[in-house]
Amino acid sequence: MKKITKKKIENLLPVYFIMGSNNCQSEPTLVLQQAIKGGITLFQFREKGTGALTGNEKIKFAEQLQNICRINNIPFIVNDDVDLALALDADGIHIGQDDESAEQVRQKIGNNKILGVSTHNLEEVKKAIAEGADYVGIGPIYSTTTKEDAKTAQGTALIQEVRSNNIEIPIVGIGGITVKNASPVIEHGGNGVAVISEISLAEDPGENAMKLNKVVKSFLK
Ligand code: TZP
Ligand code: MG
Repeated sequence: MKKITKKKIENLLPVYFIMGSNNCQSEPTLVLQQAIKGGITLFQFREKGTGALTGNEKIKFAEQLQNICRINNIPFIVNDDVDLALALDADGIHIGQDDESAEQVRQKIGNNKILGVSTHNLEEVKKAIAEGADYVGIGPIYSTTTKEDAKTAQGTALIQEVRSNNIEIPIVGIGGITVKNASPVIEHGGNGVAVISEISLAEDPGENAMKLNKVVKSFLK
């Protein structure tokens, strides 16, 4: 099976919503449903950090969210946990620099699942591409309190560096992105924005998803 096309990946990245149970103040299944109605284009299940579910509870919760995504044709990506991604037959997996190598993960998942890799410098971007990543996450763009061990914010510098090196890998910016500060990520070469709290903690998750969709699409070429 051939890898998923770059165009298809680009079309999934505009509003990439990431969430786990500890990112929500209200019922996570409702938050996800509202986010989908508002216009998210991709979802990542990221169950980690303080109070995160484990074992069977984590699996059951993942299945609930995956079902919501399935019904609504939103691809479901699993953060970190390759075994869970395979067990659920998720649409893809997202890994960081401290996880198994992209090369190993690509071997395990085959070509018809999406592989995303978090990167923080040009070398990591090049390595991720060489090892089979479909897209890279770049961040933190702005400072964030959502990720306990987040590095310092770097703005859009790396996105610009990647594009000025004529590297065409699909890019999603992450970290502290809101409706108000999303546009530079796209103006400087990103294909989308990945957000947690701007949607998960919003008074109206659907409204923020809609606003993000609108602003990102207005800046995409
Ligand atoms: N990786 C880099 S920053 C971040 C992750 C998972 C957290 C993003 O959360 P928020 O609430 O959108 O800043
Ligand atoms: Mg990770």
